[in-house]
Amino acid sequence: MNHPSTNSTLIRRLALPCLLFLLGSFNPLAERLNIVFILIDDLGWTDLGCYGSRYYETPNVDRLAKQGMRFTNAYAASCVCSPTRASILTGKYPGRLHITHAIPIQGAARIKEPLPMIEATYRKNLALEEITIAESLREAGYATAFMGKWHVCWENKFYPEHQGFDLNIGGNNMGNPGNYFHPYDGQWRMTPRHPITRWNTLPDGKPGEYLTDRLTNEAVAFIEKNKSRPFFLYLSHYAVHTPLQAKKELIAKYKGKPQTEHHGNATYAAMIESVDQSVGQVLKKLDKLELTERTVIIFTSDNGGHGRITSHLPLRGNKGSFYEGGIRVPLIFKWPGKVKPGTECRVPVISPDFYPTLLAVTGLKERPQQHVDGVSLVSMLKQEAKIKPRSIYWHYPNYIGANHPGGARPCSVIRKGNWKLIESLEENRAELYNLKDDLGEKENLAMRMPKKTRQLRLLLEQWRNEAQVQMPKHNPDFDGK
Ligand SMILES: [Ca+2]
Repeated sequence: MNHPSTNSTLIRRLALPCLLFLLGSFNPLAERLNIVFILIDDLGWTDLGCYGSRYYETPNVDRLAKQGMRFTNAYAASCVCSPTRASILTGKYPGRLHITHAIPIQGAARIKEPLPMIEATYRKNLALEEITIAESLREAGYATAFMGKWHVCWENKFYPEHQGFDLNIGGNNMGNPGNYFHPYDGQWRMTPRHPITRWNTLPDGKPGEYLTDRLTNEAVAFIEKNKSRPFFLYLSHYAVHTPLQAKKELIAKYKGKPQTEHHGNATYAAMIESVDQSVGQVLKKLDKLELTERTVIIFTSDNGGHGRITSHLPLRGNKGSFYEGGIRVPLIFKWPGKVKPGTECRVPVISPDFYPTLLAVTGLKERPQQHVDGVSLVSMLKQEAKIKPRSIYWHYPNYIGANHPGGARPCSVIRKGNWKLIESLEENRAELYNLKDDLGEKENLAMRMPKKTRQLRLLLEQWRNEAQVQMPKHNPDFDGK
C-alpha cells in the first residue's frame, strides 16, 4: 500500500507533463509544417542539372530533387507570368479567373498585321474576393511572407499585403526589375508607360546589391524571425526573367565553360546559379534552426524559358507558346518523412493543384468552393495512389504580341492521358499530338484521327462553358487576306 504523501508527490510530478501533453495535442499549431514555396520566373523545363542541362549548374536544386519528388509532367497554367501566378494563389485556371495574359499587355495592339480576332479584354487585378492560399494559411495561424515578383495586379490595392501576406518584400505590379542591381529601377523608372513607382515595396538597399541575393537574405531573416511558429514563405524570384544581368564572377565562370548543344548563354547560366545559391542558403538556414524535418519545400517555375536565351529541346517551343516548351516546367516537392527521397512522378499536374495539396499537407480543411480546378497531390506524393484520371486545360483568348516570335494566338488546349490537342480559336483547326510517342510535337495527328480530335474538342468546349471563360470575338474588319 502506498503512503498518501508518496501518491500526492507522484501526482504533482506527473501533473505538469500531462498538462503540457494535453495542450500539445489540442494545439493545432504545434504540429503544423512550415511551407517554403519557391517560384522561379521563366525557368524552363531543361534549365536545371536535375532536368538534364549539362551547362547550367544547380547543385542545391539537384540536392533538393534527391531529397524529394521530381515531377516530369508538371505544367504551368499558362505560357506567360500573370495567369500562372494567379492560378497558384487561387487554385483556379486562368480562364476561369479571366486573367489570361501578362498584366497589362494586350498583345494584339503590338502586332502590325490585321488579325482575325479581337482579343479578350482580361482582368488586370486578381480580385480581393478570392481567398488566396496565403489567406487560408494565415487564417490557420501561419506567419505569411511574400518576396519578389507578384505581377497579378496593376493597381497597388491588390498587392500581396491585401491578399493574405503579412509581409511584402519587393512585390508589385511589374513583371521584371528594370535592373537586377540596386537601385533596381533602370530604364523603367517613372516613365509615362509605368507611372507607378516600381520599388515602393523595396525602398532600401546597398549600391551593387544583387536582387536575387537581397531576396534570399530577406527570406532567411524571415525564417529566423518565425522559427518558433508555422510559416509560409513564398519566395518568388524575379530571376531568371530578362533583363539578363548577373554577377561578374559568375558570368566569367560560365564564359570559361564549353557550351553544350542547347545551352550556352553565360549570363543566363550565372542568373540560374544565383537562384541555386539562394535555394542553398534557405536549406542551410532551415538546417541550422533544426527546421528541416518540419518544412515542406516546393520549387517550380511560372512558364517556359525565353526562346532567344535558352532551349528546351527535345520539347517544342518556349515561353509564350502552348507547345510543351512554353508550359512544361520543373517541379520538385520535398516533404520530409512522407515523400520518399529521390522519387519521380510522371503524372501530369498543374498550377491549381498547389492550393488543395498545401491544405492537405498542412492538415487544413479543403475549400472546394475556392480551389475548384486543383486536385490534391498528396496520394501521389506519398506514393499511395495515383490521382483520379482527369483532363487538364488551358485557355488563351489573347495574342502574345511581338516579343515572342511564333508565340501563341487565341487557342484552347487540353491534355488527356498522353493526348494533347491545341484548338485554334481563330479558325476551325486543331492540332493533335501523342506525347508518349512524340514529345517534340512534330506530327499533327488531327487529320488521321478525326474521332479522337472530335472527342477532345468536345471536352474542351464543355470545359469552356463550365468555366465561363472569355472568348475572343471575330474581327469584322478582317478580310482574311
Ligand atoms: Ca514568367
